[in-house]
Amino acid sequence: MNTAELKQDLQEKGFVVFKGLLNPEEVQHYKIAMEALSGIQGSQMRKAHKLGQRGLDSSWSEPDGVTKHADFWPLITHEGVGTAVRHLIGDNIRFLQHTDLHVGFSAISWHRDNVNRTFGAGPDWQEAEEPYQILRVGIYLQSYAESGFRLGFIPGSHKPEFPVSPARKLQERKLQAIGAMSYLFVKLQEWASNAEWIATEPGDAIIFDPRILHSGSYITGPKYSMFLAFGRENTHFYNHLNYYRRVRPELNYGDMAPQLVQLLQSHNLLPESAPIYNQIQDAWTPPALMRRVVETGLKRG
Ligand SMILES: O=C(O)CCC(=O)C(=O)O
Ligand SMILES: [Fe+2]
Repeated sequence: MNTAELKQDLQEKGFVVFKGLLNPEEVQHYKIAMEALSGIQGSQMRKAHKLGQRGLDSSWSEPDGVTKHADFWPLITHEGVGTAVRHLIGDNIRFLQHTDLHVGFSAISWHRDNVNRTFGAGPDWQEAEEPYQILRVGIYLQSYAESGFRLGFIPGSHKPEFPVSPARKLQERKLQAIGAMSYLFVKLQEWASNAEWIATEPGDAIIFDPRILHSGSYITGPKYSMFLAFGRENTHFYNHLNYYRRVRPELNYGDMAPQLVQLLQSHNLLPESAPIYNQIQDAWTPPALMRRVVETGLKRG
């Protein structure tokens, strides 16, 4: 696909797939790094097939993980990643501190990754003054054959629509209900009839608008994923930054290491400004109960 087609897909559907963005050596390197960090080896990642169990027997995830561990910083400055992101939103990109590392973990439930998760409500959905130019980059290291993993998207669910149509409201409510019931029956997510499911192979990257509704699938074997974010600086970018750093304390985001700040600076990826605030209109926060579960490390939101 050329740049115009990629941009069109991002605009219309809300996501784009880049096959083989990491080469096999890089895939192997990051797999080993994640196994070391998590203490989980591929062979231990087995599925118990217990009703309602999300992820595998052994699963691990670390919000802010790419930022926290220097081993993963080369992903932030990775040429292929940078080129892909620049194709989509232009040259002037900055690193946005919203990252995750997952081993044996699949985010099984329809959700959004942005600040304002109710469709149409809040500043994320207002683009008259400033365009929303944030991208989430998900990089996968396992094959579909070994994991059964696919990432599902509801195409177009990232696109603001005013007024919100009754059909759209109904769809949002349906997916919310299916998402909530993932605790009862993990394969339920796959009933979302208009979803597009992407099976990933080692080194593939999926780049998407964080406002899109997406869900991981039920997995039956090793899964390794690394998530990063980039954007163009404007109010949406600063909201997103403050959201993960300050509005979601249970995710344990921290200040970036001075060496990382330097690295970002030398690659022209350091945001030029960083206004600090901890109130964002209509920001989604997990229900208190879920917050407690997240804090004890069983599930992240
Ligand atoms: O399971 C996955 O790979 C998707 C992860 C995801 O959606 C998230 O971490 O927000
Ligand atoms: Fe997500």
